[in-house]
Parts: sequence; structure tokens; C-alpha cells
Amino acid sequence: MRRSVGAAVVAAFSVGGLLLGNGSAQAISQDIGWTYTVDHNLGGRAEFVSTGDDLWVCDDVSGDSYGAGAILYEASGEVMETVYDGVPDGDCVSTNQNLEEQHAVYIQVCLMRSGVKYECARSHNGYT
Ligand SMILES: [Ca+2]
Ligand SMILES: [Ca+2]
Repeated sequence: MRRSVGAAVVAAFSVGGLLLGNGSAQAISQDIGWTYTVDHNLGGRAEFVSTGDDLWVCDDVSGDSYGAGAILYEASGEVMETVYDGVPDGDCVSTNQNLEEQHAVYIQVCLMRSGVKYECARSHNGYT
């Protein structure tokens, strides 16, 4: 007489699956890389470094009679920082404000002459 014995299937419950996250929020902080003016010479560029909230701008072309200016806007449109480089000497200029954390921001970088903006570009969003 043959007798089959069914194997008992034991479900393995993962205790680890019951561990829940503690809900701590990861701080959002994201730089904005170099963003260039839209003139064919790429005469100006700007970047935002979230560590220190530094906004940098560079006038990269001499003899074009334009400086380079950058404005850091909060996503709402509020101006957070402005900076201008009118000397195309290979050195960039920065400004530095201590901004409230985790705000979405973007850069507008422009060629500038006599306070008027030209050839502006807008960056993607970063976070303070
Ligand atoms: Ca220039
Ligand atoms: Ca310069």
C-alpha cells in the first residue's frame, strides 16, 4: 500500500516587511549647473551652488560691450539674489545669501548693457 504524504507548506512571513520607515524627510537641495546666454557667442553664464546658496555669473566674451548678469528667482517669481560681472577677465563673480532651505529656484542669465537685459536664458529648477 502506497501512502502519499503531502508536504506541509509553511508560509514564511517576513518580519522585516513590517518595519516601517521613520518618516524623516530627506532634505532637498539641488545645484543648478552652468546656464548660458542664448547669443551665438555664449557671452555669459551663471550657476547656483546650493551649499552656501552661491550664485555665480561670468562674462566670457571681451569686446562685445556686454556684461553678464544673473538673477536667482524663487519659483514664485520673487527675486532672491542678483549678481553682475562686467569684466571679461576670466574671473567670475559670486553673491551669497543665506536662503531658507528647500525652496525651488531658477536662474535667469542675460547679457547686460546699461542695465538692459539681452539674450536671456532661464535654467531648470534647483533647490536652495
Ligand atoms: Ca562681455
Ligand atoms: Ca569677470
